[in-house]
Amino acid sequence: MSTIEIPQAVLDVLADPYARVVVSTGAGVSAESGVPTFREANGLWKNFRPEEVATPEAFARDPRMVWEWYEYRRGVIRGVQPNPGHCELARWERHFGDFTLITQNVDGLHRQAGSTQPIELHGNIMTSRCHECRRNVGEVSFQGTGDLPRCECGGLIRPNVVWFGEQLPAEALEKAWEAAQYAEVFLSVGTSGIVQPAASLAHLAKSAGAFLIEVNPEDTEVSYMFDAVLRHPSGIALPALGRRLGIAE
Ligand code: BJW
Ligand code: ZN
Repeated sequence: MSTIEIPQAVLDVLADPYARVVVSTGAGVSAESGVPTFREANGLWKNFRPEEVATPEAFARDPRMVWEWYEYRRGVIRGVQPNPGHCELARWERHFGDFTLITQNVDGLHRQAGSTQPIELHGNIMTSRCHECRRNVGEVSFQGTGDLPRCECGGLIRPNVVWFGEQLPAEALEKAWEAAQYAEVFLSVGTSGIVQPAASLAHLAKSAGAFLIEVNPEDTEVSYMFDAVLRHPSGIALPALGRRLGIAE
């Protein structure tokens, strides 16, 4: 169990279990589980950037290639477990009276760790829906041979995630917006903070007066806006913070 230095201001703002706390996570929170991030060296798949594969244009051009990427990633996710960072956030939900967990991740690891209502802004990779009529079709997959899976409406089936240029699920975005606006403490964990509109949540919270904390082993393009930073992997920083706050089972 390693100890890390935690700024006193961070301990102070989180000392009150009735504080309105919002945690917004990105790919980095799952990195220690073995899920590659998107924009780091280990995150590229066949040298494609996410902006080249996670788009409706890529799916229209080459649906088999896009499905191949998702099936590869589904396989990775099936083989991993939540890490101590996910588990700590599940404890925080039980500890804080007003706690909201927002995630850009599609891997479902927050739920697997015990968080009961993470707001999943970018969908869930394990399920699928129709690209045309949006009907949810459960766990349909495509193994790379034969016909592409199709809906009864004739449209192509696709993973149930949000691609660039697509709208986020309205209800999820609304809930996230509302929570950010009323947050007293807002933690941004394991995200590069460049993908909109998720990235705007931290700005919104800040302009509404929240104390902003970044948990990330690396500097990000938005680090300047945070009131405090924990420059450590979230699987270490979050449990260490929880221990200092006396949050335990
Ligand atoms: C660790 C760690 C450890 C490592 N511990 N940390 C305004 C301005 C400019 C552009 C736009 C704008 N508004 C909208 C856009 C366009 C676009 C956008 O944002 N583009 C940017 C690239 C600029 N946004 C959209 O199109 C969104 N839709 C939308 O806005 O609709 C309305 C609209 C439509 C059309 C026009 C205008 C408006 C949709 C965005 C969907 C993003 N989808 C993806 C794929 C999801 C499905 C899938 O998984 O396949 O979401 S892309 C990818 O990026 C994925 C992620 O959720 C997302 C964010 O990535 P994340 O999580 O930050 O990961 P990384 O890899 O970037 O960073 C990891 C971090 O972890 C690093 O900092 C590491 O240091 C750190 N780390 N180990 C803690 N152990
Ligand atoms: Zn359909």
